[in-house]
Amino acid sequence: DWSSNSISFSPPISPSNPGEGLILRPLCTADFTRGFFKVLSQLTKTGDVSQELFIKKFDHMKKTGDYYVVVVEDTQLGQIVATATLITEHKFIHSCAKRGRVEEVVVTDVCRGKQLGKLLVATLILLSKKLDCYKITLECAPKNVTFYEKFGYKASDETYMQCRF
Ligand code: 16G
Repeated sequence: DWSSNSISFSPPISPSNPGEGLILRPLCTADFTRGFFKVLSQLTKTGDVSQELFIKKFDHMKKTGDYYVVVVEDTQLGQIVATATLITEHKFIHSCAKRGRVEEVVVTDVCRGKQLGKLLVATLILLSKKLDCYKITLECAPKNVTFYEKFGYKASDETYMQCRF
């Protein structure tokens, strides 16, 4: 229930009313031509992805049922201006529970300051609760720690490690 969400918005936006001229919805294949990759490229390297490859990957993710890619579209411009993804990872532990992962949270530079990042993260946290995740995690740049702390995220005492190939 959005209204009982402890995160406050001023002005009071919500998933069904994300702001003037904006809609929040699941990603669809037509978003390839609405600048979805242009938004992602503001987070990291996207590589050169053809429409065909995008659709193949989209279909695969959809089929698993574990990818919730959310976008905000500027309906006037027909352009994606923000995105975030929730992935549910299946476990045997915790009575065969699921873990939620928040990934690729990005708001296009010209749309910063409209609470869209906050809206997306709050939406995905609610969704992860609805989906019965026992925890939700993310990795972020040190400069974004205070942003995520507002939602109840805490720096873990576990160390984040990676091998890059
Ligand atoms: C950030 C993102 C992560 C993304 C990574 C890409 C959030 C909360 N975190 O850590 O989802 O995958 O950047 O960086 O949006 P990379 O290209 O170095 O893997």
